Amino acid sequence: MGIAKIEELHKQIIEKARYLGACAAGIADVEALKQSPSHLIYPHTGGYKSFLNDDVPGDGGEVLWPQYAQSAIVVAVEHPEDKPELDWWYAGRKGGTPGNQMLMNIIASITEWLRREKGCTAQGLPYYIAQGGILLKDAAVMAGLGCIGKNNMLVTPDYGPRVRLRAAFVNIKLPATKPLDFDPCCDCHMPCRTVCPQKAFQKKVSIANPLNLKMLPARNGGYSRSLCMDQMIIDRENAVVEADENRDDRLRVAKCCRLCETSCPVGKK
Ligand code: B12
Ligand code: SF4
Ligand code: SF4
Repeated sequence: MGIAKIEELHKQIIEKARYLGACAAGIADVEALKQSPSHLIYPHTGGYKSFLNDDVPGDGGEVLWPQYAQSAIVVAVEHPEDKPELDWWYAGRKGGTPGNQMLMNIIASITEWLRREKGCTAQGLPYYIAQGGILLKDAAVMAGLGCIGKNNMLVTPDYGPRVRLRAAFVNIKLPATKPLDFDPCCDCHMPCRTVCPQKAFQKKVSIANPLNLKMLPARNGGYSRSLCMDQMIIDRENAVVEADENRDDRLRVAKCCRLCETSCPVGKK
């Protein structure tokens, strides 16, 4: 494919994602992504075992990169404060949260279109690393969606941290979207860090960092994953059985803490 066609394809993918309901989308180069801070540190963290989904095994810190993957398409859907239900986790339902289901549908439509109309190999990625997923915040930064804030989340200019992410791999080397020159945290009094019920941002946490990386969780290493996880476990235990107004079944719904994102002033209308 010539350069003009590849640039046109990049544009079409972003337009398609937006048309399908994404609030932002971008493209990251897979080789560069492999060298991003999270992907370099992750194998030394011991990995992650879901606290909500018992069917997913722990990943042991291994991220899988299929050989065909040249570019990662990263898509964001807005999770505004006045639609908290987008973030609620329905136990046993495919996709877990309504917002994640929206993301899965967007990604499925884009990859189906890339395969059918453009003859590409394109595959939506699972959420969990154990199932073939990637670390989505780094992917989003490298796809030009925003920056990592002092709350350790992706912060976007238009929606702040109140977005959720998914990605797909494609076998074509597309031009990466330019990273944003954007940093709202410099002059901020950091409500995201003081509001945390577990005081997860109160001190610098020691993490395995054999490569001596400077880009650490919450930028300076001041985010405790285990304290945050304690809160998630409380939230899971407090899950209540509720009906979904769009469906007739009743399921246990976990409403996980998001105070470090809802307190961020960026992108509030
Ligand atoms: C495991 C996990 C958790 C675990 C552990 C979190 C952790 N950070 O370790 C728990 C359960 C505690 C958790 C909590 C939450 N999570 Co979570 N989680 C994930 C998951 C599955 C993987 C994250 C991970 O392990 N990262 C690896 C660790 C090593 O990296 P890290 O802590 O993020 O730190 C790195 C970055 O900060 C990066 N970095 C720092 N500076 C810079 C600069 C640049 C330029 C770059 C490129 C990178 C970079 O380097 C650090 C490593 O050195 C992702 C989904 C996915 N597939 O990516 C969602 C995800 C990160 N979670 C998400 C959310 C929303 C939450 C919660 C708000 C809970 C909720 N209601 O959903 C809280 C927020 C906690 C917080 N402030 O970070 C969203 C984030 C969206 C966003 N806007 O950023 C994601 C992307 C899922 C989604 N649905 O979109 N999560
Ligand atoms: S509240 Fe302030 S410091 Fe925290 S993420 Fe938002 S802009 Fe950055
Ligand atoms: S999600 Fe809640 S518990 Fe976790 S760091 Fe943010 S404010 Fe703290």
